[in-house]
Amino acid sequence: MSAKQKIMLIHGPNLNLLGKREPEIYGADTLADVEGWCREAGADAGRDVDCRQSNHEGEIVTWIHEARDTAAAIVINAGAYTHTSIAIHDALRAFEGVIVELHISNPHLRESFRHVSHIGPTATAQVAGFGVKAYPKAISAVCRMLG
Ligand code: CA2
Repeated sequence: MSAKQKIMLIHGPNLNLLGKREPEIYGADTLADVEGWCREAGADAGRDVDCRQSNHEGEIVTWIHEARDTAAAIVINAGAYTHTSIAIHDALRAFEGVIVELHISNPHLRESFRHVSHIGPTATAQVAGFGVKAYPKAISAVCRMLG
C-alpha cells in the first residue's frame, strides 16, 4: 500500500493483558483476537491495519510521529495514558489525519480520575463502552470516512 494509506492501531499500557485478567471489565478476547478482527475489517476495505502495543509513553509518541508518514488514520486506546499524557496529546496534535479515541469500558462510569481525557480534544471521533467488538466497527467506520 502506498504512503499514508494505512490505519495505525495503537494500544497503550496493560492492554497486552486483554483476555487474561479482569474479564468482567474488558472481556475474554485477547489483544491478538482484537488485532486480527481489525486487520480483517481493514482488508475488507482494502486498507492495511498496522497494530502496535506498548507500555511505554515515549514509544507511543514515536509511533504517532511515524504515522505522520505512513498512516491516514490512527485508532488509539491509550489506556491510562489517556488521563495523564500531555506528550501523547501533543504528538496527536501534530498528526494531520483522522484520529479515533477508543475505550473498551466507559471511563465516565468509573473512577473520577478516568473522567479526563487528554486524547479527546485531538480526536475526530470517540468510542467508549461497547467492549472489544467496537474495534472492527471503528476500523470499518474509519475506512468509510477515508473513502
Ligand atoms: O476502557 C478502556 O479501554 C481503558 O482505556 C482501559 C484502561 C483504563 O486505564 C482506561 O481508563 C479505560 C486500562 C487498560 C488495562 O487493560 C487491562 C486489560 C486486561 C487486564 C488488565 C488490564
